[in-house]
Amino acid sequence: MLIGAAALFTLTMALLAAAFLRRRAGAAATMRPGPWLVGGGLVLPALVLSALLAFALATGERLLPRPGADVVTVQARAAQWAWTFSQQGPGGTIERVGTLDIPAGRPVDLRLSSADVIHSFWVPRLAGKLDAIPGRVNTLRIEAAEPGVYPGQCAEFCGSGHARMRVRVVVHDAAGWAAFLQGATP
Ligand SMILES: [Cu+2]
Repeated sequence: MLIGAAALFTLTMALLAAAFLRRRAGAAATMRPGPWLVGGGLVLPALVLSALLAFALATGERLLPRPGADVVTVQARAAQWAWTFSQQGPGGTIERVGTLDIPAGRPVDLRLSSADVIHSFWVPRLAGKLDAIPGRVNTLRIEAAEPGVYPGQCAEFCGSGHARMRVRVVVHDAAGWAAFLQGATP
């Protein structure tokens, strides 16, 4: 979108500069405005907005927490002042405090809940914020393309320990994920 907007901005500014230069040179107005109005005012925006709409619909569909065979589900419980993540491994429930382990390239549904006040799960490189509210469960769909460590921070003021309520998302490659599920935590 930035590249597209920059290109359109450059085109508009070039046309504006051309209009001023022609006027200064005293050239006769030989350009017919009709095609420019139809092309730049109707056809071009229709094409750009249609492409953006299609892209946004496809992206939005992928972000919806729809059930699927390869979806990983993690319970994320917030409490003053830490996140506890638990998920099912072959040997039972795996639970970690402050660190969320997920596989790369697979959709993950985080089931956010809170034991006390409102917290907010926020890992900027993976998704927008979503609140964890006492008495209900909010589902956040995330997906990380690349293995690595992604830091995050509770984004809703939740008491004196709020600033220290950090979270770390460890995204594993296939081998690391298999090791994690077996209970070996790096
Ligand atoms: Cu918090």
